[in-house]
Amino acid sequence: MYKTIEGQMNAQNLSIAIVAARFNDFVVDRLVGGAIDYLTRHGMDKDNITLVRVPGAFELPLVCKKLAEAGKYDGIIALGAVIRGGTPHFDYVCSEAAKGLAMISLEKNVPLGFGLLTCDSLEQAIDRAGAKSGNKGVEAAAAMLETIRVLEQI
Ligand code: INI
Repeated sequence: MYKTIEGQMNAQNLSIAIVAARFNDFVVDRLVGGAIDYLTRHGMDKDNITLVRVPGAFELPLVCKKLAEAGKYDGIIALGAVIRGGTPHFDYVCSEAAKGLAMISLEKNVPLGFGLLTCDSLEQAIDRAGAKSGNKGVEAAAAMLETIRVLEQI
């Protein structure tokens, strides 16, 4: 019989950090709320959650890296919202943030929930932050938790 490794969605006795961008904070705050709500409903003590604010999505990787190096957190969630404007800034911010976060997760061996919305419009961002299309903060928290529990078994 083959062996299956699966993560149990139990957040008890874990300490995590959430890094949230201030840019588009009216959207990002919904992601933060979703992530905290998910984790506490799965057994995490609120005292074991550290929330760090950064200016924008571009700053997420550096601060996540520093938190990963601190060695105090079982996982990290990066939250932000990049909304397409009339300039190429959007593409640079999105790709640098995504690349940086993926690199940190691999290099530092830390489960990193990727909760960066990259949207064409404000409406789309709101939809993905708890309105019509779920909440990306919840998804990022769930993905981080599952990955923490999977890694523990390998
Ligand atoms: N940062 C965001 O988090 N979202 C955006 O939509 C955004 N736009 O559109 O410019 C954005 N830019 C700021 C960037 O992340 C940095 O904070 C800034 O360039 C200073 O380094």
